[in-house]
Amino acid sequence: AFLINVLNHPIFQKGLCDTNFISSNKELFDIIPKEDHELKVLNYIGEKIVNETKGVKFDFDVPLVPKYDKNIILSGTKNILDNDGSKGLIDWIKSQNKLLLTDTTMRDAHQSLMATRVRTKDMTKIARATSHLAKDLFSLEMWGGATFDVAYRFLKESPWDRLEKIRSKVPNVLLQMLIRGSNGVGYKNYPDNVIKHLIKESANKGIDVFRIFDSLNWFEGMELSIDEVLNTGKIAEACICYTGDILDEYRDKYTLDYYVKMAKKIERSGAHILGIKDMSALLKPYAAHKLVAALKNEIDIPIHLHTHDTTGNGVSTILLAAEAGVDIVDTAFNSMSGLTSQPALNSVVAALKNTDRDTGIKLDEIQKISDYWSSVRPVYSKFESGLKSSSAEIYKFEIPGGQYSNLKPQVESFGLGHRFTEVKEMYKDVNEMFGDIIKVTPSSKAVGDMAIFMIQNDLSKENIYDKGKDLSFPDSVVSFFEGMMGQVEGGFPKKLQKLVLKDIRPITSRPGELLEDEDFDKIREHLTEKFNIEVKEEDIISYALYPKVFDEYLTYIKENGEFSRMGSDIYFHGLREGETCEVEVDDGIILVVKYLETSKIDSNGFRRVVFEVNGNRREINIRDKA
Ligand code: 3PY
Ligand code: ZN
Repeated sequence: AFLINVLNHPIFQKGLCDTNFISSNKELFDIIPKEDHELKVLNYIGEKIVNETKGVKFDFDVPLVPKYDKNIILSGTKNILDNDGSKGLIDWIKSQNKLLLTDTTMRDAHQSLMATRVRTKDMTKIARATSHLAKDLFSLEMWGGATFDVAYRFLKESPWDRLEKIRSKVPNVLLQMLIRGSNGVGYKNYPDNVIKHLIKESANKGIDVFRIFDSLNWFEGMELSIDEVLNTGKIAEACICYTGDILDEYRDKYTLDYYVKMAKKIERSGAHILGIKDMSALLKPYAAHKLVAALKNEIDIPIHLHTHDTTGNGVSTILLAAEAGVDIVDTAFNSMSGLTSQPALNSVVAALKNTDRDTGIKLDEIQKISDYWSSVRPVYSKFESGLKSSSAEIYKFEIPGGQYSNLKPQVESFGLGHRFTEVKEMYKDVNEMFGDIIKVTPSSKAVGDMAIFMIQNDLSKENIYDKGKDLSFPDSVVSFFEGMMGQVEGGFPKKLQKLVLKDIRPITSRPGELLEDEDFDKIREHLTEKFNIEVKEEDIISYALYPKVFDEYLTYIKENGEFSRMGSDIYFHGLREGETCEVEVDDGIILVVKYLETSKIDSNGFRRVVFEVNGNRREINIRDKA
């Protein structure tokens, strides 16, 4: 019943054992009793019940995986890439009349609707069915953006594990990720060797399409990523981030000409696809038509449009872009679409039936996937923003989808909930003060942080130069003005830059050139020593990107266990009195857990929680933190 873990020890695995191996590595005697899994599961559920839910739980439906014909020969875009290479895939895209669709359910949709909280288990469960029923999709966006950080930080699961699992269940459709250029999947610029390693390992583990953007549309911030993706043989989709309004002749900073110039530069870089990244849903339908038509005249590479439905105009934007010849568009299965998420996939398919751009996708089949997600969603309702309708005010505020749904809770966490409207107005003012910039992670965070900071400190455009002299500004704002997020179109506003930076000297070169390479060997040593794990390349990357978050994740797993196989209704809501569930704790090892009752609090502040596990009564003591 006990394991002495010799075989997994890194020293053993490297073949470096000598006769002192056992006596000099005391951690080998950190014995792991078989009952450990069980205790950890009971502790997790007991903790949930005593300190969070008090045993109150909604009666969630079990999301059912739809039936599909397992005998069809699976084929799709991934096969084209694997058989014919990147050029073959691009030629294939160009030869299509149909509008190609990406589904973003597993990345941007839940990032924008549910604070990125959808767990791997709910994705892998539907992945195989998706590979069959939605085999005609161009790609599934399922990685990158905020998913990386949130998986470790809040879900205590590995994003790499997610990628591997989905890849193994979806062999035929391209998998796509979002990478913030030199900001990787984080909020700051990383050394070049970290970005290269991230791209290489993501490609190894199954990513086919890399959507690359720079949060200030600074081409230099994307160049290294584009080159590295090209080296891997995968697809480099480089973006122009859309802001402003090309239909408004009074807005003369981000004009049609500006976007065309940038697109040409992207094409010259060797990128395979041009992405139009409309993160804030500002691309109005007729602007989309104008932009896509102009770009189609000027460049030869396929165009992939990403937008959000925040204004309710999303489907119209897609249809007008389709009419102007866009090749691929982002959508999300209907039950995960709309509002701050992407426009509705099934609806776009229906709208284009029997037209020139008919997608060829079968509505009945994708309905089944939408139904699955519809039954997954209630478990996550506590992470939803509460936004009930679309909003045209976003044209004024220019706040990206994910940030818009998150801004209210963020403002509330500062005790400023009652001043939310002012914060939004201030967001607009800050954008003007910053010189009208592209706003998307991480530059949007600098604008949002500054807006909240201004409200907190009663600052305005007028008084900031007096009142701001002795204030230290939020880190993101300092980093922005320092040039650590890259350079802005038209240069930084000098007076504000000086006020924020004080004695710090801003940089004008690429931050990656100044940052020293990360020492991967040192990270390996640290992780081996501290956690006694077999360190993989992906662990080194995760640590390089998020040292604190990754450290805390490993510590949590070590102390509390790994619950990625636990159903999400239990993971988030525990059990209700009398409820029985099955928890898989290891391959094929399943515990049948029934929650019986919780005792009154004892004199030491503990409650006894009573379970039945595989028919045997088990009791654990949990401290009541209330
Ligand atoms: C991200 O960077 O995560 C985004 O989705 C930006 O739109
Ligand atoms: Zn987006």
